[in-house]
Amino acid sequence: MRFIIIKRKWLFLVLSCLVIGSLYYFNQEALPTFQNTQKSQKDVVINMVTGEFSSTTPDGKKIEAYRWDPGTIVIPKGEDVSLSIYGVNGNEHPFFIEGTDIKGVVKKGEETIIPLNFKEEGTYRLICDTHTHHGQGVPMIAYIVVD
Ligand SMILES: [Cu+2]
Repeated sequence: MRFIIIKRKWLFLVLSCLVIGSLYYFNQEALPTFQNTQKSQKDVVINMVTGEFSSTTPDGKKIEAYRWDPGTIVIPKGEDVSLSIYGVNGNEHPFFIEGTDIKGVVKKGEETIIPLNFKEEGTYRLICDTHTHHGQGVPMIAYIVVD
């Protein structure tokens, strides 16, 4: 009986430590990667790569999808940001950003740097012209959220 009481005390102590420790851990302030309050954003670079998912269905059919990775990025409105895209999978990805006159090509083994500065909030689609049409599988689209 006495042994059980001691065990309960220890259990209480351990649980208390866990609760206090987790309160401390989750109360720490999160620091953003970049803030809208800063005047110069010229150093802000967002890195992206071209990737590929591929698999084989049970009946032996090979399926694949090219993608921009990460598939969604968030950038501040009215600030200069460089989007760096490195070509890993796929030989060439000719792209454009919907609603803008921005276009270019990402090639395998090369880095393409796109200077961005959006005046309007919203979600803009980065579309690969090659891998978005019918018959080319899943559309290769990334979403640029301007906030
Ligand atoms: Cu593509």
